[in-house]
Amino acid sequence: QQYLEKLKNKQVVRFPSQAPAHPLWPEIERVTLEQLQYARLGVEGGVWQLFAEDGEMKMYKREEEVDGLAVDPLKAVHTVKGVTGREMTHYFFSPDVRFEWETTLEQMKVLETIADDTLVILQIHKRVWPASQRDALFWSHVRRVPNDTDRDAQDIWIACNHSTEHHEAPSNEGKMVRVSLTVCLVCQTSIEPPSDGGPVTRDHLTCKITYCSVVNPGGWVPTSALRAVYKREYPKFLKRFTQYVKDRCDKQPILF
Ligand code: 6CM
Repeated sequence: QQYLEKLKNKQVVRFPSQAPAHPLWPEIERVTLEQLQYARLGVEGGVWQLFAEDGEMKMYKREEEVDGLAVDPLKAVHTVKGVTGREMTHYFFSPDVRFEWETTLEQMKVLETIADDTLVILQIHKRVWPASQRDALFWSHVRRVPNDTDRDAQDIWIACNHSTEHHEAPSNEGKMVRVSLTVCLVCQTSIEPPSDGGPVTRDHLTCKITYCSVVNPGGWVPTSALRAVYKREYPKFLKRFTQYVKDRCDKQPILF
Protein backbone atom coordinates (compact mmCIF):
# COMPACT_ATOMS: atom_id res chain seq x y z
CA GLN A 1 0.00 0.00 0.00
CA GLN A 2 2.80 2.38 1.00
CA TYR A 3 4.64 1.50 -2.20
CA LEU A 4 1.57 2.25 -4.34
CA GLU A 5 1.14 5.51 -2.48
CA LYS A 6 4.72 6.50 -3.35
CA LEU A 7 4.20 5.57 -6.99
CA LYS A 8 1.03 7.67 -7.09
CA ASN A 9 2.91 10.63 -5.64
CA LYS A 10 5.72 10.04 -8.20
CA GLN A 11 8.31 9.75 -5.45
CA VAL A 12 11.46 7.79 -6.12
CA VAL A 13 11.01 4.11 -5.46
CA ARG A 14 14.05 1.82 -5.37
CA PHE A 15 13.12 -1.69 -6.33
CA PRO A 16 15.03 -3.92 -3.93
CA SER A 17 17.31 -6.34 -5.74
CA GLN A 18 17.88 -9.82 -4.33
CA ALA A 19 21.54 -9.51 -5.36
CA PRO A 20 22.89 -8.04 -2.05
CA ALA A 21 22.96 -11.53 -0.51
CA HIS A 22 25.49 -12.72 -3.12
CA PRO A 23 29.28 -12.70 -2.44
CA LEU A 24 29.83 -10.65 -5.62
CA TRP A 25 27.52 -7.90 -4.39
CA PRO A 26 30.10 -5.56 -2.77
CA GLU A 27 32.08 -5.54 -6.04
CA ILE A 28 28.93 -5.08 -8.16
CA GLU A 29 27.84 -2.15 -6.00
CA ARG A 30 31.29 -0.51 -6.02
CA VAL A 31 32.04 -0.94 -9.75
CA THR A 32 28.53 0.13 -10.84
CA LEU A 33 28.67 3.35 -8.81
CA GLU A 34 32.27 4.05 -9.93
CA GLN A 35 31.21 3.58 -13.55
CA LEU A 36 28.29 5.94 -13.04
CA GLN A 37 30.61 8.68 -11.75
CA TYR A 38 33.10 8.00 -14.55
CA ALA A 39 30.39 8.17 -17.22
CA ARG A 40 29.12 11.48 -15.87
CA LEU A 41 32.54 13.14 -16.28
CA GLY A 42 32.71 15.14 -19.50
CA VAL A 43 35.07 14.57 -22.41
CA GLU A 44 36.58 18.06 -22.24
CA GLY A 45 40.16 18.70 -21.14
CA GLY A 46 42.05 17.37 -24.13
CA VAL A 47 42.59 13.75 -23.01
CA TRP A 48 39.79 12.33 -25.19
CA GLN A 49 40.27 12.05 -28.92
CA LEU A 50 37.18 12.11 -31.16
CA PHE A 51 37.42 9.15 -33.56
CA ALA A 52 33.90 8.71 -34.91
CA GLU A 53 30.92 10.98 -35.34
CA ASP A 54 27.52 10.38 -36.91
CA GLY A 55 24.67 12.84 -36.30
CA GLU A 56 24.16 13.06 -32.55
CA MET A 57 26.61 10.23 -31.85
CA LYS A 58 30.18 11.08 -30.87
CA MET A 59 32.84 8.53 -29.93
CA TYR A 60 36.06 9.33 -28.13
CA LYS A 61 39.07 7.23 -27.13
CA ARG A 62 42.30 7.51 -25.18
CA GLU A 63 45.15 5.45 -26.58
CA GLU A 64 46.61 3.35 -23.74
CA GLU A 65 48.68 0.18 -23.60
CA VAL A 66 49.25 -2.41 -20.85
CA ASP A 67 52.11 -4.89 -21.41
CA GLY A 68 52.13 -3.98 -25.11
CA LEU A 69 48.38 -4.56 -25.55
CA ALA A 70 46.05 -1.71 -26.54
CA VAL A 71 43.41 -1.17 -23.85
CA ASP A 72 42.11 2.17 -25.17
CA PRO A 73 39.28 3.49 -22.96
CA LEU A 74 36.29 4.49 -25.07
CA LYS A 75 33.53 6.93 -24.24
CA ALA A 76 30.56 7.61 -26.51
CA VAL A 77 27.70 10.05 -26.17
CA HIS A 78 24.49 9.89 -28.13
CA THR A 79 20.96 11.30 -28.04
CA VAL A 80 18.09 9.13 -29.14
CA LYS A 81 14.51 10.28 -29.58
CA GLY A 82 11.40 8.29 -28.68
CA VAL A 83 12.76 5.95 -25.99
CA THR A 84 13.47 6.06 -22.25
CA GLY A 85 16.64 5.27 -20.32
CA ARG A 86 14.89 2.34 -18.72
CA GLU A 87 14.07 0.85 -22.12
CA MET A 88 17.63 1.39 -23.40
CA THR A 89 19.32 -0.25 -20.41
CA HIS A 90 16.73 -3.03 -20.30
CA TYR A 91 17.53 -4.14 -23.86
CA PHE A 92 21.29 -3.76 -23.30
CA PHE A 93 21.05 -5.98 -20.20
CA SER A 94 18.53 -8.55 -21.43
CA PRO A 95 20.26 -11.72 -22.77
CA ASP A 96 17.04 -12.67 -24.61
CA VAL A 97 17.60 -10.04 -27.29
CA ARG A 98 21.40 -9.85 -27.41
CA PHE A 99 21.76 -11.62 -30.75
CA GLU A 100 19.35 -9.07 -32.25
CA TRP A 101 21.93 -6.28 -31.95
CA GLU A 102 25.34 -7.74 -30.90
CA THR A 103 27.06 -8.66 -34.17
CA THR A 104 30.42 -9.74 -32.65
CA LEU A 105 28.80 -12.71 -30.90
CA GLU A 106 29.00 -16.43 -31.73
CA GLN A 107 27.60 -17.97 -28.52
CA MET A 108 26.22 -16.76 -25.20
CA LYS A 109 25.25 -18.53 -22.00
CA VAL A 110 23.80 -17.24 -18.74
CA LEU A 111 25.92 -19.11 -16.14
CA GLU A 112 24.14 -17.73 -13.10
CA THR A 113 21.06 -15.67 -12.37
CA ILE A 114 21.99 -13.80 -9.21
CA ALA A 115 18.76 -11.76 -9.34
CA ASP A 116 16.38 -10.38 -11.95
CA ASP A 117 18.74 -7.46 -12.40
CA THR A 118 22.07 -9.31 -12.06
CA LEU A 119 23.49 -12.14 -14.20
CA VAL A 120 26.78 -13.89 -14.85
CA ILE A 121 27.28 -14.36 -18.59
CA LEU A 122 29.79 -16.22 -20.77
CA GLN A 123 30.13 -15.00 -24.34
CA ILE A 124 32.13 -16.40 -27.22
CA HIS A 125 32.93 -13.76 -29.79
CA LYS A 126 33.51 -14.30 -33.49
CA ARG A 127 37.13 -14.82 -34.41
CA VAL A 128 38.84 -11.87 -36.09
CA TRP A 129 41.77 -12.85 -38.28
CA PRO A 130 44.71 -13.04 -37.53
CA ALA A 131 43.97 -13.05 -33.78
CA SER A 132 42.80 -16.06 -31.74
CA GLN A 133 39.14 -16.30 -30.85
CA ARG A 134 38.10 -14.48 -27.65
CA ASP A 135 35.61 -15.18 -24.91
CA ALA A 136 34.33 -12.90 -22.14
CA LEU A 137 32.97 -13.83 -18.71
CA PHE A 138 31.31 -11.03 -16.80
CA TRP A 139 28.62 -10.09 -14.34
CA SER A 140 25.95 -7.82 -15.71
CA HIS A 141 23.80 -5.57 -13.58
CA VAL A 142 21.09 -3.02 -14.32
CA ARG A 143 19.56 -0.48 -11.96
CA ARG A 144 17.72 2.78 -11.53
CA VAL A 145 19.58 5.57 -9.74
CA PRO A 146 17.69 8.53 -8.28
CA ASN A 147 18.91 11.79 -9.79
CA ASP A 148 20.20 13.59 -6.68
CA THR A 149 21.52 16.63 -8.56
CA ASP A 150 18.09 17.47 -9.99
CA ARG A 151 15.08 16.11 -8.11
CA ASP A 152 12.66 17.16 -10.85
CA ALA A 153 14.57 15.28 -13.52
CA GLN A 154 13.93 11.67 -14.49
CA ASP A 155 15.97 8.97 -12.74
CA ILE A 156 19.17 7.72 -14.32
CA TRP A 157 19.49 4.11 -15.48
CA ILE A 158 22.77 2.22 -15.68
CA ALA A 159 23.67 -1.19 -17.06
CA CYS A 160 27.16 -2.32 -16.12
CA ASN A 161 29.24 -5.33 -17.27
CA HIS A 162 32.47 -6.29 -15.50
CA SER A 163 34.74 -9.31 -15.87
CA THR A 164 34.54 -11.99 -13.23
CA GLU A 165 35.37 -15.65 -12.62
CA HIS A 166 33.06 -18.66 -12.45
CA HIS A 167 33.68 -22.36 -11.67
CA GLU A 168 31.73 -23.39 -14.79
CA ALA A 169 34.07 -21.50 -17.10
CA PRO A 170 37.72 -21.45 -15.98
CA SER A 171 39.82 -19.25 -18.25
CA ASN A 172 42.66 -21.77 -18.76
CA GLU A 173 40.40 -24.35 -20.40
CA GLY A 174 40.01 -24.53 -24.17
CA LYS A 175 41.73 -22.47 -26.81
CA MET A 176 39.93 -19.19 -26.25
CA VAL A 177 41.76 -16.11 -25.10
CA ARG A 178 39.74 -14.40 -22.38
CA VAL A 179 39.25 -10.65 -22.71
CA SER A 180 38.63 -8.60 -19.61
CA LEU A 181 36.20 -5.75 -19.74
CA THR A 182 34.43 -3.01 -17.86
CA VAL A 183 31.52 -1.53 -19.78
CA CYS A 184 28.64 0.72 -18.80
CA LEU A 185 25.64 2.25 -20.49
CA VAL A 186 24.20 5.22 -18.62
CA CYS A 187 20.93 6.77 -19.79
CA GLN A 188 18.74 9.66 -18.81
CA THR A 189 15.36 10.54 -20.25
CA SER A 190 14.09 14.06 -20.70
CA ILE A 191 10.47 14.87 -21.40
CA GLU A 192 9.34 17.90 -23.37
CA PRO A 193 5.68 17.96 -22.27
CA PRO A 194 3.12 18.82 -24.96
CA SER A 195 2.25 22.52 -24.85
CA ASP A 196 -1.49 21.75 -25.09
CA GLY A 197 -1.36 19.72 -21.87
CA GLY A 198 -2.11 16.50 -23.76
CA PRO A 199 -0.63 13.12 -22.91
CA VAL A 200 3.11 12.46 -23.14
CA THR A 201 3.87 10.26 -26.15
CA ARG A 202 7.11 8.96 -27.60
CA ASP A 203 7.36 12.21 -29.62
CA HIS A 204 8.07 14.02 -26.36
CA LEU A 205 10.95 11.77 -25.21
CA THR A 206 14.69 12.20 -25.62
CA CYS A 207 17.21 9.79 -24.14
CA LYS A 208 20.77 10.94 -23.46
CA ILE A 209 23.22 8.06 -23.56
CA THR A 210 26.78 7.64 -22.37
CA TYR A 211 28.55 4.37 -23.20
CA CYS A 212 31.98 3.66 -21.70
CA SER A 213 34.16 0.66 -22.36
CA VAL A 214 37.63 -0.60 -21.46
CA VAL A 215 38.56 -3.96 -22.96
CA ASN A 216 41.87 -5.73 -22.42
CA PRO A 217 42.24 -8.23 -25.31
CA GLY A 218 43.99 -10.63 -22.91
CA GLY A 219 46.64 -11.95 -25.29
CA TRP A 220 48.65 -11.03 -28.35
CA VAL A 221 46.95 -9.02 -31.05
CA PRO A 222 48.50 -6.45 -33.38
CA THR A 223 47.69 -3.01 -31.95
CA SER A 224 46.95 -1.37 -35.31
CA ALA A 225 44.59 -4.22 -36.32
CA LEU A 226 42.80 -4.02 -32.97
CA ARG A 227 42.35 -0.24 -33.27
CA ALA A 228 41.04 -0.67 -36.81
CA VAL A 229 38.51 -3.25 -35.59
CA TYR A 230 37.35 -0.96 -32.77
CA LYS A 231 37.06 2.01 -35.14
CA ARG A 232 34.74 -0.04 -37.33
CA GLU A 233 32.84 -2.04 -34.70
CA TYR A 234 32.02 0.44 -31.91
CA PRO A 235 30.10 2.96 -34.09
CA LYS A 236 28.38 0.01 -35.80
CA PHE A 237 27.36 -1.38 -32.41
CA LEU A 238 25.97 1.86 -30.98
CA LYS A 239 24.02 2.77 -34.12
CA ARG A 240 22.61 -0.73 -34.50
CA PHE A 241 21.75 -1.09 -30.80
CA THR A 242 19.99 2.27 -30.47
CA GLN A 243 18.04 1.70 -33.71
CA TYR A 244 17.05 -1.75 -32.43
CA VAL A 245 15.63 -0.25 -29.21
CA LYS A 246 13.77 2.47 -31.15
CA ASP A 247 12.21 -0.10 -33.49
CA ARG A 248 11.41 -2.47 -30.64
CA CYS A 249 9.69 0.22 -28.54
CA ASP A 250 7.78 1.85 -31.38
CA LYS A 251 4.00 1.50 -30.81
CA GLN A 252 4.63 -0.05 -27.37
CA PRO A 253 3.55 1.59 -24.10
CA ILE A 254 6.31 3.79 -22.64
CA LEU A 255 8.32 2.21 -19.82
CA PHE A 256 9.52 5.01 -17.53
O1 6CM B 1 29.19 -3.60 -24.87
C1 6CM B 1 28.96 -4.32 -25.81
N1 6CM B 1 28.48 -5.55 -25.71
C2 6CM B 1 28.14 -6.17 -24.47
C3 6CM B 1 27.31 -7.39 -24.70
O2 6CM B 1 27.89 -8.27 -25.60
C4 6CM B 1 29.36 -6.53 -23.61
C5 6CM B 1 30.46 -7.17 -24.36
C6 6CM B 1 31.62 -6.68 -24.65
C7 6CM B 1 32.66 -7.54 -25.30
C8 6CM B 1 33.68 -6.77 -25.98
C9 6CM B 1 34.76 -7.68 -26.47
C10 6CM B 1 34.76 -7.82 -27.93
C11 6CM B 1 35.77 -8.84 -28.41
C12 6CM B 1 37.07 -8.25 -28.70
C13 6CM B 1 37.78 -9.05 -29.72
C14 6CM B 1 39.21 -8.62 -29.77
C15 6CM B 1 39.94 -9.29 -30.88
C16 6CM B 1 40.08 -8.43 -32.07
C17 6CM B 1 41.23 -8.86 -32.93
C18 6CM B 1 41.57 -7.85 -33.96
C19 6CM B 1 42.62 -8.28 -34.92
O3 6CM B 1 29.73 -5.41 -22.88
C20 6CM B 1 29.23 -3.83 -27.23
C21 6CM B 1 30.62 -4.20 -27.60
C22 6CM B 1 31.00 -3.72 -28.96
C23 6CM B 1 32.38 -4.20 -29.30
C24 6CM B 1 32.86 -3.63 -30.59
